[in-house]
Amino acid sequence: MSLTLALLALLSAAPHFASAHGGLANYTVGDPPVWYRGYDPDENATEQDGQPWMVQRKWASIDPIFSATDPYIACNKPGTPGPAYIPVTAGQNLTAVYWYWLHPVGPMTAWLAACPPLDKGGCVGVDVNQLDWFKIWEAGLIPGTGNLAEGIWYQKAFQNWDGSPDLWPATIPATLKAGLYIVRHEILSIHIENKPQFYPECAHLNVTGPGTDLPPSSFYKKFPGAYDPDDPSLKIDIYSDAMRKTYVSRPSLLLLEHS
Ligand SMILES: *[C@@H]1O[C@H](CO)[C@@H](O)[C@H](O)[C@H]1NC(C)=O
Ligand SMILES: *[C@@H]1O[C@H](CO)[C@@H](O)[C@H](O)[C@H]1NC(C)=O
Ligand SMILES: *[C@@H]1O[C@H](CO)[C@@H](O)[C@H](O)[C@H]1NC(C)=O
Ligand SMILES: *[C@@H]1O[C@H](CO)[C@@H](O)[C@H](O)[C@H]1NC(C)=O
Ligand SMILES: [Cu+2]
Repeated sequence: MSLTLALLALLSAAPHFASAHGGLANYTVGDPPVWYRGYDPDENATEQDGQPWMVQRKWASIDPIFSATDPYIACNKPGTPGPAYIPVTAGQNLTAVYWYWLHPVGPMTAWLAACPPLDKGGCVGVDVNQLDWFKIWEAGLIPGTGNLAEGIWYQKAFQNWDGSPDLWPATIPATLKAGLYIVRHEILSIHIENKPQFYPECAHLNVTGPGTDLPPSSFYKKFPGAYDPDDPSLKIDIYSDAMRKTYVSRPSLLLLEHS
């Protein structure tokens, strides 16, 4: 752990840390990276809505979603699709780019859901609340860094404070069946007691490769549906004395693994 990270962790241990929000601005694939532009809530909507290059589902505001059962928890609000797909080969990393991320605590997860083929509407035609989502990546408190309040979460560790973007790479499973998918990145911030903040963003992917794998149906979750609002890892005060010692983890879904 670098000294800078240690200092930031100390600073951010204060209970009611800054309330600025944010979201996933861009995606990159490959090395050297090919960049894909996302939706920008601060820019003119008319110049983004339905544009032929738009790979990301629209998120109109940087504000979080506060309810685990919010109808927009799948792909943010309004979640309107664009027509484009990010091409990615199974086994490659897809990197989510945040230009700044301020919140320090809570888990981060990445999910996929298969869409019908293009001639059946692709990802544009789907109802994201009906999709079968499976988790491909997760990270929480980094083991060995301390307790819930003072330890370092991946959500803190992936932040850069030198002006360069915060990069969150996740591997598209190498044996995943080729086809069209929606990728869903979620940052869950739990720095305010009993008031979880969900920050989901979705994009459309065109996955190529020789794979044929999809996880068994026991891996699938709906959004909303995946989370119980009464889950002790959502209704949580991490700065309480009890929580400094223990943490009831949100039920974890296994990562997709190939045979
Ligand atoms: C990143 O996305 C933003 C919109 O969210 C866009 O303005 C910017 O041009 C993108 N950057 C690159 C390098 O694609
Ligand atoms: C947004 O862009 C449209 C199309 O370019 C333009 O007509 C409109 O004036 C812009 N709105 C703002 C608030 O800049
Ligand atoms: C790909 O992503 C994984 C998982 O997040 C990470 O450990 C690995 O370093 C990344 N590889 C590259 C080349 O970025
Ligand atoms: C997906 O990629 C394949 C291979 O490059 C291409 O033939 C197909 O047109 C792409 N589909 C979409 C919807 O982009
Ligand atoms: Cu915020």
